[in-house]
Amino acid sequence: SKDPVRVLVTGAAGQIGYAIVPMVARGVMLGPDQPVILHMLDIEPAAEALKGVQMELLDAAFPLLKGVVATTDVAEACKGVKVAVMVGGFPRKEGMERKDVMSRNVSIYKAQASALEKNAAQGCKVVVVANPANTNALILKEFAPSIPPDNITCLTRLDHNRALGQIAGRVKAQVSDVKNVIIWGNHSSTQYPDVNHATVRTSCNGEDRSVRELVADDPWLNGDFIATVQQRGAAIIKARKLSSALSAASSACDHIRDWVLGTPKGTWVSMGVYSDGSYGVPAGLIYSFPVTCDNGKWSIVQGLRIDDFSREKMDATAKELSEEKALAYSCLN
Ligand code: NAX
Repeated sequence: SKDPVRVLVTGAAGQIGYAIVPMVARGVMLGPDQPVILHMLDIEPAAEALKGVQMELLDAAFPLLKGVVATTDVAEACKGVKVAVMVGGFPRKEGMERKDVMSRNVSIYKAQASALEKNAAQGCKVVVVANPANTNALILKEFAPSIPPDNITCLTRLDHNRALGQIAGRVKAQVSDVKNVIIWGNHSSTQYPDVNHATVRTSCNGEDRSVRELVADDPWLNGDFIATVQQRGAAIIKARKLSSALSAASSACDHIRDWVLGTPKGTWVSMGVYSDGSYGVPAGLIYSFPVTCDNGKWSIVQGLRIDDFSREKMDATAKELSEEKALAYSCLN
């Protein structure tokens, strides 16, 4: 049988942490035949709650779970991990300045970057979930220079999955029959959910048909659809009085699973990755692109046609990310 893989979840005593650890322990992230050892990190005020989660993991008797490390020590948490899911961060609170929130997260991600660099296993794959996710990932990359930039990503798969769900609902298809939507840019309300290349497998003959052709309602696709996906996080908070957790956890599992095990042929997914300048996106930002994965490596899908409408939206979200980057850097001094 396979050797266990060590998976780090930071912020593990929080909402998303509570939803994701059982998924990891059940093989949802790395496959049903891959044993895991869970490393859970949180901060001192949450230490007691973290112990409780550890007790529940024991009580659930997961066959694939070969060990649990629950700690408030960052170095111990990072020791030997092959996958790091960075959920811990400083949330924006009512009345706080953007700069203050950024500054708190910059110091967290700077410290955790060094801990990962010193302690993680070779080839560790990192996904940052905590907001501002793209910029936290960029800071992590900057302060972990020995980790290849390609190994540091942020989560936009939740936005991608939300877009699949909205299209499926609109055309009355199964969500599993919709593919190749794209989330461009920032995991924020400036993200651009793009359906210009998306398709739906039709039930009559199993053929893929374009979403534009099937929906045939450009005002909806260019208006309400985009706004709904962009504002979905706020809609969940309004309904639940808490932010998205199970969907975020599930999407983070999708992100890592597809990265490690590969995307299905003919299908791409959205990941926040280090920009190489593709599609005229400034190099050096962590920006969400369409990617395919093979052999543990992602590559940006090339050659897609970008119309003027898309161009404008892709540039707007890039501009926001450049501003976030500048703000983050100003917090370093
Ligand atoms: P919670 O507040 O429930 O949990 C966060 C946990 O992180 C807490 O237990 C806290 O003690 C811990 N923490 C704080 N600082 C830490 C540090 N320095 N090291 C380790 N742990 C630390 O938030 P939750 O709802 O779980 O959301 C977590 C993060 O995900 C937030 O930043 C949130 O904005 C972000 N989200 C990102 C999404 C995405 O798609 N990228 C979607 C969902 C979510 O909103």
